[in-house]
Amino acid sequence: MTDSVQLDPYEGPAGGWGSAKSLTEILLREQIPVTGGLMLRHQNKPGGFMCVSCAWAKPGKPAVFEYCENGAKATAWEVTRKRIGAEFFAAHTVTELTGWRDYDLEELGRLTVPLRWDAASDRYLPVSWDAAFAEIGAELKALDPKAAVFYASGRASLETSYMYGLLARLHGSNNLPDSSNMCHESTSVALPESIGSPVGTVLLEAFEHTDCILFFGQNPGSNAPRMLHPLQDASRRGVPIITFNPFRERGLERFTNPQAPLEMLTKSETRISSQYLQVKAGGDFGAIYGICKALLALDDAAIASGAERVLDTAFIAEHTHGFEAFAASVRGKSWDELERRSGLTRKALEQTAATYAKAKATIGVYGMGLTQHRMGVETVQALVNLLLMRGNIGKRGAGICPVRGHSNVQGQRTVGITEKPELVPNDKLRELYAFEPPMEKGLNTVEACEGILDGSVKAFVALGGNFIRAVPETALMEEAWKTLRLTVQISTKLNRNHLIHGEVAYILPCLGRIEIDEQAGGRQAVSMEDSTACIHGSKGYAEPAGPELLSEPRIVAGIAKATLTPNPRIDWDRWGGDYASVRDAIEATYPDQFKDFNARMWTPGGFRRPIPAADRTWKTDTGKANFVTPRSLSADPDTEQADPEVMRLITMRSNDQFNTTIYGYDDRFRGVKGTRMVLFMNRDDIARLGLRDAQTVHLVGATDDKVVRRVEGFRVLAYDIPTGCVGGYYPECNPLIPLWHHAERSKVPAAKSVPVRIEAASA
Ligand SMILES: Nc1nc2c(c(=O)[nH]1)N[C@H]1C(S)=C(S)[C@@H](COP(=O)(O)OP(=O)(O)OC[C@H]3O[C@@H](n4cnc5c(=O)[nH]c(N)nc54)[C@H](O)[C@@H]3O)O[C@H]1N2
Ligand SMILES: Nc1nc2c(c(=O)[nH]1)N[C@H]1C(S)=C(S)[C@@H](COP(=O)(O)OP(=O)(O)OC[C@H]3O[C@@H](n4cnc5c(=O)[nH]c(N)nc54)[C@H](O)[C@@H]3O)O[C@H]1N2
Ligand SMILES: [Mo]
Repeated sequence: MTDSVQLDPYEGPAGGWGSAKSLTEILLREQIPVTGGLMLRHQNKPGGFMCVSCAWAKPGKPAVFEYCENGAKATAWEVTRKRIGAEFFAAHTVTELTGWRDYDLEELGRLTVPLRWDAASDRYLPVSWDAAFAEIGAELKALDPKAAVFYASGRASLETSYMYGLLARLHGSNNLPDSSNMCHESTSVALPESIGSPVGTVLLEAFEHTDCILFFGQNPGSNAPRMLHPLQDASRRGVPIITFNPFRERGLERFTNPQAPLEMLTKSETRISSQYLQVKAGGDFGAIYGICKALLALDDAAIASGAERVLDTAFIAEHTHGFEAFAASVRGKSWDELERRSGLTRKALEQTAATYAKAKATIGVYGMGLTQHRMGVETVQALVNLLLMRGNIGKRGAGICPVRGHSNVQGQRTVGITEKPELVPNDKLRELYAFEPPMEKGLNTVEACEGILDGSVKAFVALGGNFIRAVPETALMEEAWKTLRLTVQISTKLNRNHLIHGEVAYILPCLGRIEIDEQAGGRQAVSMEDSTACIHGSKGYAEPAGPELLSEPRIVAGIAKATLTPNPRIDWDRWGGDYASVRDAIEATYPDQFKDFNARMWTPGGFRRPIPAADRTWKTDTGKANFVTPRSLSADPDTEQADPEVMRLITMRSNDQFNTTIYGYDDRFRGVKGTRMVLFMNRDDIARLGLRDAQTVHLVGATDDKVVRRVEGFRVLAYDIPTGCVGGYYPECNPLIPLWHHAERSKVPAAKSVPVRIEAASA
């Protein structure tokens, strides 16, 4: 640990001067003139480019600067002046580079030439695009289609994603895992059963009309900072914002808008949360049940006194199914159990229920704190139940609001990136392209990992991402990865997954979304879908990082042409040269969702796909919104061990990273500087386990499956979190997560409740 490591409580608000300073530092480091706000001016604007960071909604009437600190960092990271080309790879063996830190690899700058790993010299050597496509095609053709996996990280555009999904299906499988499988898949499984739509029901304007916001397990200050603007406005209107989070996240406490000069000069802050409940990791399930129980009691009291009912009985009768069974299950739970599971007091939950009971329109917001648990699906459904009790779906100012991660992760699913054939319009594909789409379920992320471990998966094509770093069970996965026959990484920057590679390995460098994309059909634009199902066009403004880069659609087209038998109905070159023609194909495949796609993609604020649940049309098995009653309230059976030394590890993001991309070693809002190897712990646990603040410790997995899981060298940091829980950063902690430790129904790795033990390092 170096001397520069500091652990100081951060006293400021989210946003504010700290944000401006942090951004300036990164612009300087990436050699982008600080006055070059020029690029950022186009960010998230109609006619501009859509941020490559998070998926938060983009308003129709944007601010002058519609970007945040982290969105600007993501832009700077992509338009950096730094480059790596053939000379760099000639100078370093791959084995040597595997010793480099994630930060140092990406700091090298943008990849500029296609590369093929050369076994004799253990180096990546430049290769022509034609030769790359030819060999990749030959390798894929030689394989049983089921042995090939086509992974997508949620950033690629709707156009690229559509082409990529078709490539996999024409090749013969539904092996299309995506980053959503590690993220909001719990949402994609939970919501269709509950309300018949797989995505959230709110639009941005709901925040202008809401009376109450229930906010579960999402950290907007770091991960969706533009969301602090509607939250700030709501708070100023006196809207209660009730937060459930084991950590006291600064962005959920107070905020200074770095783009409001008066606020900056006067250092004025807005309080964000009105009530802050530090729920135990995985305790939301119990907490939500507690609020439901208190709500039923308030309703009973209203009936007894003749006051207005607390439940929306008309809505429940007309629009829902299963209420009685759910209510009986809630009444059957004791307060003792609910307090124990949530780590919260009955009084606090009754207070939440009282606030909720008064609100005419409530939004339920959530992120990874709900989805990344063994019972992630059931927990999301419990939140929907709570909203349904007062008719809070399909009403102005109300709804369910999953905050999606990657900027187009929701859209990729919309246009066919999924391993589930039932989500694909196969009849349309048959009709349009005259082929028989594969009807067997493909592999999701966890299943792809299992297939790599057992040798049944032989080729892995990655459209973005740093898969090996993002998935659980890092140690076993890295070893197994080397046995793959073919690995193809379509990427912008060097990362660890390029260095852990297969026998035949390619790195294919692509244009980023912010760059000018000239093709045969002229300057191209792409499109993406935000967290609120609004679809936006996006046009690049920056000079491409190098003359040899190809766009993602061109790369997908290149692989497709080299791999597939020609299909007279698909002209891959035309698609790669004119993305409007891909949008026409998307519209033909999904006519209800993408009507007049090309004409509407520049609508300010985006155009919304129809979301039936938002209009109270329930596409469920019962034709109604379903109250789903769970089997038990145990959110994470593995962490509910009798042994008091087994802790629940929460793995999460710092303010200085985008997933596995590490921008820096500070986590300003949590007071951490110069390191990512900290272990956040409650003071009482530190004392109970005989440890000291700032002591060095190791973490070891606490499951009895005989696999040794271990990460060394954390520094203990006393922190205000519930006892029994500890916190650390992802991806450093990923070797501690068993592959099987995932949400039971969605297979999202349960990264927020990993059973671990703490070992003191010997002095
Ligand atoms: N700058 C930046 N932006 C990003 C990303 C990034 O890495 N950096 N990643 C993008 C992606 S892909 C995604 S999916 C999103 C992720 O955004 P988030 O959903 O915010 O993800 P995390 O940072 O993993 O953690 C979320 C929060 O959950 C809390 N938490 C942990 N366990 C629990 C629990 O059991 N219950 C409750 N109630 N809370 C809990 C943590 O304290 C933390 O505040 O952000 C996207 N945006
Ligand atoms: N323990 C733990 N593990 C987690 C999580 C957690 O909370 N805890 N979160 C999970 C979640 S929610 C997610 S989404 C995953 C994500 O995890 P990752 O796969 O790491 O996410 P990315 O940000 O997609 O990957 C970064 C890489 O994408 C490439 N890239 C960047 N821009 C582009 C582009 O425009 N095109 C292309 N082709 N490539 C590009 C760059 O080469 C970069 O190195 O991690 C998951 N893993
Ligand atoms: Mo994500």
